[in-house]
Amino acid sequence: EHKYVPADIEKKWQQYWEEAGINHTDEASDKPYFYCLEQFPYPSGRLHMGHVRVYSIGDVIARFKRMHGFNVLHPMGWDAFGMPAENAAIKNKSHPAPWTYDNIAFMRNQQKELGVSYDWEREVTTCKPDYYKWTQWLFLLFYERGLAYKKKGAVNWCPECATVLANEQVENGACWRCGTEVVKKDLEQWYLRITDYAERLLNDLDHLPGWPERVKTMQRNWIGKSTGTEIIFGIDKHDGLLTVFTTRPDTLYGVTYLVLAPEHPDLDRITRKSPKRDEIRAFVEEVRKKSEIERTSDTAEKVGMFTGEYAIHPKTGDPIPIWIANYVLPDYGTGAVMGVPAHDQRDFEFATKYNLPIQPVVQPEDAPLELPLREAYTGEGVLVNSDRFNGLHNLEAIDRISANLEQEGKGKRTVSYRLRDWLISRQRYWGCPIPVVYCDNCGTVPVPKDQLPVLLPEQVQFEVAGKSPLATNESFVNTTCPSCGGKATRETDTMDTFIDSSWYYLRYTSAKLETAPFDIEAANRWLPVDKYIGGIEHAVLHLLYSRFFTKVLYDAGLVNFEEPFDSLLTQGMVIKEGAKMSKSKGNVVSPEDIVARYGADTARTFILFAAPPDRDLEWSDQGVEGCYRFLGRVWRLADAHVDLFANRPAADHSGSDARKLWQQTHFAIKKVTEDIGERYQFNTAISAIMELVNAIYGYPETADVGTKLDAIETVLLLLAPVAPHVAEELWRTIGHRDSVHQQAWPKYDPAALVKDEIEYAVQVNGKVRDRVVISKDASQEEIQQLVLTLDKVKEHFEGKEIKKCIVVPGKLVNIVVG
Ligand code: ANZ
Ligand code: ZN
Repeated sequence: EHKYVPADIEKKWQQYWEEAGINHTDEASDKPYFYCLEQFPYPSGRLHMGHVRVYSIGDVIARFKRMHGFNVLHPMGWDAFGMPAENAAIKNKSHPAPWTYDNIAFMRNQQKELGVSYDWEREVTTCKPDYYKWTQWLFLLFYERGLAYKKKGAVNWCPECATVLANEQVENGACWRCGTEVVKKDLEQWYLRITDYAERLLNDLDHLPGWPERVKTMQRNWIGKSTGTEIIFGIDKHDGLLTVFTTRPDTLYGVTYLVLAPEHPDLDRITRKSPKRDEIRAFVEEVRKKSEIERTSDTAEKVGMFTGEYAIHPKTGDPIPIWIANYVLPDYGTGAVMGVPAHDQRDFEFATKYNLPIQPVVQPEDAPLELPLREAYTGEGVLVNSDRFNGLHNLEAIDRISANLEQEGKGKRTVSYRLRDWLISRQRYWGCPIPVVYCDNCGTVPVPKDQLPVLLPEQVQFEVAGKSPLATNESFVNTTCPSCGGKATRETDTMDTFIDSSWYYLRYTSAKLETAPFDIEAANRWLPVDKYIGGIEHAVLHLLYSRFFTKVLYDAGLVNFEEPFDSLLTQGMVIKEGAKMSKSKGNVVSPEDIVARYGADTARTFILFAAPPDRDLEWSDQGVEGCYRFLGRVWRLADAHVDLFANRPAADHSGSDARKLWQQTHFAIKKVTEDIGERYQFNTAISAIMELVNAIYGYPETADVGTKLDAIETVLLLLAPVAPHVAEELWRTIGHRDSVHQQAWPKYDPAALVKDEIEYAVQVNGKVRDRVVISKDASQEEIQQLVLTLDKVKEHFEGKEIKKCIVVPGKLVNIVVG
């Protein structure tokens, strides 16, 4: 007997697929191209269920597309630089490289055991010199284009990770990796000028219909475009000017004070002669220690201090006191705000606390404001107390006042973005060295491209206070200047690992190329990625950075597309007992165990069946058992019919049972095709296959055998992307010699989907009393006669007069009784 023992078949077919090159991508094929990509993992040790979920989703799509005649690119690789390797090395007094490569070997093997159809010849590993050489090359491209620069400033520092972080890596004031509260530190660091691309990154989101709305909204908010006006104030008794950014120039006549961020560059100059100078300095130091969150949350106490100096109102010439306050941020707008307490709630609270005047200038049209105000009035209205602008609607006044200021050279309309440049320096070892040297004569000198890669030195000391690990290797640090040949030192910071992952999807198209980061033609052929599958946690990190990289490459003429990912699927979490699987919660189910016990096909089927891909998936041991039993049912079905397949009769579905199974088969084909190919709802696709299997089991012995065999064969084809090993084994069992994965996807016959019968709801006086299935060819009279014989209907009209019997074709019958 041929029993279903997953271990007996899975290895066998994995080996066969590899040897037969079934997953191999043919670069010169004339089939249409399809690029199916799952976010590559960090080699943390072993796969978790979240990985299994992403790979199962990607593999269903890849296999489905191959069966549809596409030339599919489905690669895998390793986001292999990063801190866990370094921390493990510190802990074990070893080196990050062996830890990383051991993990890769283990996880690659796990992926193979899941039967995921990757083209392993295109594997990329970001920590290998043949990859990071090109990461450095791209850094230099950015540098040449004025998009990489070094600047000193207050940066986010994670004390736990002992490195700086990009703004995107600070979540609610804490480090994205370890959750430690982030502090500010003054350092000179490298940045990428992503703000130059803010407008395009924002606008092009409108042309990504294949992205979830949620992700696009997160990116829009992150970019944070705000249209407003810069207004210039003079400073009393001082040279120079102060510029504020406001979205409400209509409230200009309601300004009663100005507030600067404590970090404002002009503060020192303005207060040079102030008797309060020491006090101001102490205040500034105090505020600077606080995180951005603490400073700006609605509930945070607004604290400020009067500088003793005055600005001059650009329209009225009135003196306006200049304050500093914690709620004004240094790096938004101009770092200076005009205070309008009557119409801005933050300003209102501030003015109330410090007894500053509150002057209303926008009056609601229906009811005048009650004075004194109890809160800021932020609605629309008509201007008052605003000189020649009185009586204008405030929305119109925004334009008129801005235009007037522009005319007088006292302001201009501008746009502000929340997005900041991307800080990419990291004071860590296990990353890509920044290819720059510093020379006493020449200053900052990029390493010439033909001298790449700048190899990561093997010997360094970790955890030397105040030093990047690379700075502890003198033979690395001390070098000669590529420009003048004199003495020079190397940059000792490494790059943010998000740079490595900002271009890996390009490298897959020509993973072994030795002369360029990627082959331009190959990249243009394959990209944009047709389906990208990954986690929502990267919505404003990896996904924003990759879009930025692609746009820069486009501008450099290296690719002919401006967006890397056409369509994005963000998978939900795998949870157990209502919580994300995690070691600390002790609710982890390990993929190894599930694969060992039930096989890869069951693991895949369950994870695809248990929930739609974008929803959280609740782990269920019974659910896994159920999927295992289902595959067993399919197995026995095929196995029991081997002899019949050997002498396969042609199908004849003229009999009623055969006709019904034929219809069910084609209905399943249609449903599975659309659920996988259009809706990406693998769970309902699998239930359609299950229903078909049930129908086959219920098919009478006496009915047409050919129709039954067709149905069984169809099950195997439909199941192939989901449970590739079982489908392959059974496909051979029923007599085929070639791989199920190289078959054409079945097509449904529209004739089979025409309904023969229609269900009618039967109402008595508008209330549904019964339902009945009637041939679609039945006449009105036949329908009327039939419904009057139904018991559940009869009891509602017996003894009464039937006034009317209305038939709504295809839908319902209503019997009106009196
Ligand atoms: C005067 C005013 C009157 C304002 C009013 C609002 C309402 P968004 O929409 O987020 O761009 N602002 C400007 N720069 C700031 C900074 N560096 N830190 C804190 N607040 C800042 O917000 C723009 C508004 O936020 C600006 O418009 C400014 O306050 C404030 F009835 O100016 B407004
Ligand atoms: Zn030099």
